[in-house]
Amino acid sequence: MEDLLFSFKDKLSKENLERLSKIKNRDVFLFIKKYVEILNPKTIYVSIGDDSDREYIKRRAIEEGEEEKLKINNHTIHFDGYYDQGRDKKNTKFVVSVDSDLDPSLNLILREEAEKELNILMKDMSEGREIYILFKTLGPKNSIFTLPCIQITDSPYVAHSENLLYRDGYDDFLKMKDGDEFFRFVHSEGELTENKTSKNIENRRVYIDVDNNIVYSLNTQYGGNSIGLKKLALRLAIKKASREGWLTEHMLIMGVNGLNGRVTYLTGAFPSLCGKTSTATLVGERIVGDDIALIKNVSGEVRAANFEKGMFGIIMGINSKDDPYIWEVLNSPYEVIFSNVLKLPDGSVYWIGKDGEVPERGYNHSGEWFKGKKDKDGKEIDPSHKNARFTFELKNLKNIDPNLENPDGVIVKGFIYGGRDSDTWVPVCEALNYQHGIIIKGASLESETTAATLGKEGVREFNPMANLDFLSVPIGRYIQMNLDFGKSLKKPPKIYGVNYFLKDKDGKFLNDKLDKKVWLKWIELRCNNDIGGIETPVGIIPKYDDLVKLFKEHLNKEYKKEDYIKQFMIRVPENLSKIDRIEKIYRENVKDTPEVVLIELENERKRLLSTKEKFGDYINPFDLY
Ligand code: SPV
Ligand code: MN
Repeated sequence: MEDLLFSFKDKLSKENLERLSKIKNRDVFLFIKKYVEILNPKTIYVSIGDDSDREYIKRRAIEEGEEEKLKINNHTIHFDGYYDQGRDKKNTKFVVSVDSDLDPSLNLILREEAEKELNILMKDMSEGREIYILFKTLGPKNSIFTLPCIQITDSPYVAHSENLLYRDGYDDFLKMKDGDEFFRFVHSEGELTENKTSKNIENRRVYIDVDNNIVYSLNTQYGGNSIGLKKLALRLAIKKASREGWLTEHMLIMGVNGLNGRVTYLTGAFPSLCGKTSTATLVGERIVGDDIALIKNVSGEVRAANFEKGMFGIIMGINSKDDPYIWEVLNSPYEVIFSNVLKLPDGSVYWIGKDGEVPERGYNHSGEWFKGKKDKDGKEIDPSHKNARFTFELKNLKNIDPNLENPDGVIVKGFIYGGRDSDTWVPVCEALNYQHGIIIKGASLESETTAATLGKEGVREFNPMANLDFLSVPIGRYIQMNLDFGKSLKKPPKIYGVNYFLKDKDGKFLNDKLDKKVWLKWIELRCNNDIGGIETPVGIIPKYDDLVKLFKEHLNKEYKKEDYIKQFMIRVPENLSKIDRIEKIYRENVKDTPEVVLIELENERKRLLSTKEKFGDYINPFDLY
């Protein structure tokens, strides 16, 4: 490999050269050589993930001004630019060849055009700076889930985040042979402002080339755009899964505690900012993962493992009462990176919804901040961004499940799909069967937009399996993959639709934030055939008496009949409109819709119409007993 190293040997210290020289895979060298030559950094740091190099990267993030120390030991804060606070859907594109089968509704760019643009943008982009080369894996180590990855980045903040979020994989790369597959990520934050945020936001690019397992991310720092192994890797993994017959989902993995020490594992797909993290960290239950799940059929059973080992979670609304486990980590000297929250003069931080009063002033993603401050569009600036985040390792959470690193993953009994839906779905509902669930709960998922992506909030959007933003295969094929997966199992998981955001006519939420505990306990019992339910045209819903017991037992709350009726009333017109909207999308916008999608939608419509004939537009659940 000496020949390949030759051109950039002088950028490596003796130790870094040694680290790199131990790797025997030629593709790794070719990849590194190519991007070192294009980015032209001053020095190259080769990270193997040991304690000293984790310390080094943390120190570099502070020296470079991308992070600052906070009052609590091991806590730092990082800011992204004011206009770099979410995933940039507009400039995130799949790199394709002319004959690509991806849906034209996805954001695509022809390879030739992308390469031309990237060559210009990336030339000398890291000049005068250090780049970090990180060897990592997704999924537990030494397992059927393990996916080796290399990240090149010139941002020590990104490197630091990846050290918290992903497992070290240098040893996997030492074992690798020529031709072994690995994912590649190249990131440059580009020129920085004096606040150390990406300056050339107009040239922000995230280009994903699934055919070559490589993603480029430029002129951005926000984690969802820059941390390669997160949402960028998700796209590569979905494609790989489609080739190999397994699933990569935008899903949490959790264990719900049942009777006599039973633990029932569930996975759940929710769009960003729709309760995924708070579900995964529910008090008294167990977390395996909060964002992305690798799901495989192992001897006829569904097994899932967490892509990651850390959490890049939304901090808005985290408080000591509702989120005690996260709260504890955020207030202990575990390693935490806060991003885009308000920094106070004493080195503490504040975010929207934190315990205590809103401070009068501080420093945030907009610079010096004071109550009532407006941006240049006249919009009042919140003390922290709604999509502000924390990054830490899952192992520090009190409710971490012991199976996080289990190479066999966990056996999953239920899949949950949930969106932000103010007026259609009931709070919890079990699908009639696997196919009904995949199509009517998963593939029909809609959600009102949130601050997690740039753009307008509150607009209802189609988001199949909460995974639309990340689909690197045609939508129809992706649905078919999910359907086929179920058919390949001895016993497919049960499927649930949940909705934490149902409102009454006055726009008031019909449920408390913690009610989800009861829905999960009901799901746990259903998955083990320990509780009944009522069949409705949209699926099986809980019986009132069962919920009374569950609310009393788990939340010490009296559950009123009138609340049950309001929450579990079947809203026929809204459900019918939803079917119309979804059918239209699958008929008109999706090229390869499997026929059964249209059949399931039609069956659901028929069931709704015939029940409506008997009971009217708004069906009291007691009528269906
Ligand atoms: C999400 O938005 O779904 C996240 C954060 O988990 S991001 O990395 O931006 O995707
Ligand atoms: Mn996510």
